Amino acid sequence: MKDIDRLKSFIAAIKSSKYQKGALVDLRSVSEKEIVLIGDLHARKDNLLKILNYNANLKKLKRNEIFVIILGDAVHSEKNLLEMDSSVAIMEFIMELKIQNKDNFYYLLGNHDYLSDMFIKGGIRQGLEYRKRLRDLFGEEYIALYEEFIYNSLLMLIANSLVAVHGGPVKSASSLSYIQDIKVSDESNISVLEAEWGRWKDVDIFGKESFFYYDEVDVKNFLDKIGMSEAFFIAGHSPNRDGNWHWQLMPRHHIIFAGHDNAGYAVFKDKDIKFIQI
Ligand SMILES: [Mn+2]
Repeated sequence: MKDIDRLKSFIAAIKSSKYQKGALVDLRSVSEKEIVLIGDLHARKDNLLKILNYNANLKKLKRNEIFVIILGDAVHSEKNLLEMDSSVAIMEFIMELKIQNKDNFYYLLGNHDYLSDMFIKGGIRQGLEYRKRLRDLFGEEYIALYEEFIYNSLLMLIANSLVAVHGGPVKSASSLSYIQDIKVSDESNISVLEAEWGRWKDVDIFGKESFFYYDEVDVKNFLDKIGMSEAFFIAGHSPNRDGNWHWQLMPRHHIIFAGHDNAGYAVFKDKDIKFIQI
């Protein structure tokens, strides 16, 4: 498929997804099915393939037997901050997965997913580097369509006893319908910042984002406000640099990460969650 046609089909698939309601994907009506949750991949297409090939996940996805949800930040290599072709490759693969499995595959946005100057790592604005690479490869029309993908994207997943988001609790949210109506494309919206940049209080990121820190009380209050008090709360975004890929921060709050050599994913089924190393 031509790159621009793939992106157009991707957007069409997002817009016609059965379980997407605004910024929310709501699987409460189909929670008997297994839900595979994948944390930040950071351009590790090899890890995504490993997860999909593990336990026949890809076959099950294609047969509509499971849901697969990526919790954002599939792009931007952590090994080489300027190298963008691995980001292009993994997003093209994600687009194919969505096009072929539109009702069972969902991509939530992370803070890396915008083509903007907001994210800076090691002095490099990776969003702008990625935008430049996409423009060089595919032209200006592709950039406009990519922005349309972001405009139509998701912030949060809910299922029976499960809430998942890229960063942290949406402290500013008053209800699920509030979250449904959040403008995901507005990076500086407070709710978007909380969802995508929220960071567990104990994670040291050598930076100055402390206004996005959250703690046990924030998680509890958030789940209470959206009527999901008993839910597991799963996020990515805040890996401790200790060589692990999964951290349990509260009895029901976990962080997962799939962007390192040591990687894994979570499987939610029957109101229980398992963590599987690949
Ligand atoms: Mn992130």
